[in-house]
Amino acid sequence: MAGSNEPIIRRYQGNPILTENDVPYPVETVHNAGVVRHEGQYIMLFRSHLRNGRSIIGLAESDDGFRFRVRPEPFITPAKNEPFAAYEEFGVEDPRICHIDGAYLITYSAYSRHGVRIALARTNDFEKVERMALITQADYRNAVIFPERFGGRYARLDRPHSESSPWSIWISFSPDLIHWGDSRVVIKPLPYHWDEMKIGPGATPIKTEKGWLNIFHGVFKTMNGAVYRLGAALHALDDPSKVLGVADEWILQPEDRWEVTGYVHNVVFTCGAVAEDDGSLKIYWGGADTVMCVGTAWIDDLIALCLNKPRPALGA
Ligand code: BMA
Repeated sequence: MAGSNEPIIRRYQGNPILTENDVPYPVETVHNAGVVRHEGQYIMLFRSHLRNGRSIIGLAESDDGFRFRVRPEPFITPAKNEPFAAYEEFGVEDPRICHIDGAYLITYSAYSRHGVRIALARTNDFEKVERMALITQADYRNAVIFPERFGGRYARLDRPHSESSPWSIWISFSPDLIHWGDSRVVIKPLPYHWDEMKIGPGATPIKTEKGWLNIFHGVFKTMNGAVYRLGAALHALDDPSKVLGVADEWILQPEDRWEVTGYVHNVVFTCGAVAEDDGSLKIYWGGADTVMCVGTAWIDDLIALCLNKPRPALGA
């Protein structure tokens, strides 16, 4: 457990761990990466803006989860074939990776003149990747698939846009990964709280003894623009639509220079975290939509924060 004066997430001294300078093809940023362990390696799928403002997804590998080497070619670029091409023409963003059924599922935001949708792709080895389906209509963002089934069904957290309610975290279920439904809202922003403007799922949920740990992002609007922070919630192991607790406090906020200023100021945004055998969690986040950073936390500390100091899941 962390001491009472220690931060819940300890930033890695070598941050930022990946920047545009590490990428062997022209990009403007490196951020919002999904990360998993695969055959003893850490695989990172990261988003980069191009000079035209549209995004592509690159791949980096590491032996220790801190020092990454970027592959010479991007991993996912906007599709050339239908039905995907029409919905990816403005770019592919914010990949999340889920290990299930012996394969890796990748969910990412597909942008086009028709809005933003979630696309699903699959890989076995991070060499070849195959697109499976577009799994939402417009306007959805931030879909993370649970790495287990519940009563035979797949489950995902996602974030539909809404004109009439602050943007919230929802859950949906699917028999086949393609058709999703049985949707309900599970966590809402809390008025006059650090996440009051909007929230969305972040890292692929992490299985713990006490529940599924959900590291999400929450946004607060200030006179100087929005501030993106990270929060934590715990969902029931047998039914992730049941929220056991949402931590009242944020677990990370922009503080380092490269989190406070960059392409978009005051942003820490996660798409991935990796649980280690010693009970720690490596949490990866984009700083100011410009660089990648990592920090570690004790999973037990995060659980305690969700259970001992909860705030209402569905708002006041
Ligand atoms: C969100 C998404 C993220 C981004 C964040 C801050 O709406 O676009 O990809 O990191 O804004 O700009």
